[in-house]
Amino acid sequence: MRELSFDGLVGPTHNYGGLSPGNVASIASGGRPSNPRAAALQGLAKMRFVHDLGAGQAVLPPQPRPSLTALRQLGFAGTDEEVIARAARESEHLLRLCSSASAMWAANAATVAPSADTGDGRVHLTPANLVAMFHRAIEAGTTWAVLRAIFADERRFAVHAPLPGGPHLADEGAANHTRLLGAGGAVHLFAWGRSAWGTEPGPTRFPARQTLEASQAVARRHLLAPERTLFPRQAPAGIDAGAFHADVLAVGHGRFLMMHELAFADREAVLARLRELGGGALRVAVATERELPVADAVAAYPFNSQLLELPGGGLALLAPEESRENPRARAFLERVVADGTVTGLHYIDVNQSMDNGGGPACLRLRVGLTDEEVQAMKGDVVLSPGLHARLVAWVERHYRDRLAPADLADPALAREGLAALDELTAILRLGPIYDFQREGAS
Ligand code: SUG
Repeated sequence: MRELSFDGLVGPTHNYGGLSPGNVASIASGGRPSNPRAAALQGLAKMRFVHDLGAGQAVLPPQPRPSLTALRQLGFAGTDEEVIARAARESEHLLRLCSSASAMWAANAATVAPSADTGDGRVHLTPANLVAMFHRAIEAGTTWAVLRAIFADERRFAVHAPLPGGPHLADEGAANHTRLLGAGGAVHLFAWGRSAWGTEPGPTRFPARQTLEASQAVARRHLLAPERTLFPRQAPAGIDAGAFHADVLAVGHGRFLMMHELAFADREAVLARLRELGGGALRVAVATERELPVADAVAAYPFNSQLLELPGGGLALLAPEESRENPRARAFLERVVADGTVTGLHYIDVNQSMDNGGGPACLRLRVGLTDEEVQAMKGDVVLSPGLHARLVAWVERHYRDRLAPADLADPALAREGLAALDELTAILRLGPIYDFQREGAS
């Protein structure tokens, strides 16, 4: 099995809407102009870098935004132009919610279990329902359609529906999930922020998004071995410091786990259980508050690095540029490298995404696949130098280099986006995955 990182291609409406309470960067950036072209090119440069390291890389398409489907469901009627004009006039906030390019953060697209870990030997994928926030909840239907298009072969892949149940079963996808290797097989960590019907006190400042009940349902659907499935709780103090997803303060791969001490509530118990399951092979790097204050970890995102297994057997760490610039984050990462488990440290600039609270690891969904499963995937989504060049040219043809919040009311932006996405489905050979392609209307 090898891992493909599926990155979400940044959409043409990437902007700073200030939409995510509890996500410090999103709120701080709200109202600033963005650069969608630079954002998409930064994402593609990261994909190319991962590909050139020899780690597997693939791409997920953006979603149509503004979502005319969602705006129509909310009662704005008429032609596309009329729908946008009415929304801009009557509820500028709804238009902003329906215009977010948030599907770029593919770590929230779904949770995945490789075939080696599941009871029926298929790869299981559950698209996240993302019900905690409106602008993200409207991603789920299209994400489901995209995953069904790529992983269409039902003998090898089980693409489940997003979880039902609204806020009780709020699911944020792989951003709260970590797969490690234990002595007897894979160990799955499903982190959660609140329990739907539990009574423990939660964070007081910021919302907890993922519920324990959603995590348990995903683990059940994916037919994982219960004895190697753990449900650690995110520390409420970590959420209150800005760790709205577990991957803001922890990242793991194989036999290595790197985390801040405020990542999980019952850290010692979680680590003790992991050590038992790991049979002595697990390496853990914990940053204490003294070594790396959580405010620095949230500002610089060292734990939102990608851990990439290289063909030669090494483990590379792909960290955001901001954690090179933050002395304490950088010192922590250098300590981790000096400890020997990580064999290479690289910094990458994804600052357009970082300013909305999305680091390198937020931008990718890890999918472990055998060679046969890679062969069975549909579409042309695995990155090659040729596909990379086609996507760069596509971005340069279609994307604006400046988007201020007021520009979301411009009907030309929606038209440009639909034309770009229509062309993209041909480049990626995905067929008609979008509503506007299936209904013949947008
Ligand atoms: O859900 N930001 C995203 C960031 C998601 C990061 N993903 C992971 N940690 N895996 C969120 O809060 C901000 C959009 C805006 O404000 O315009 C936003 O949705």
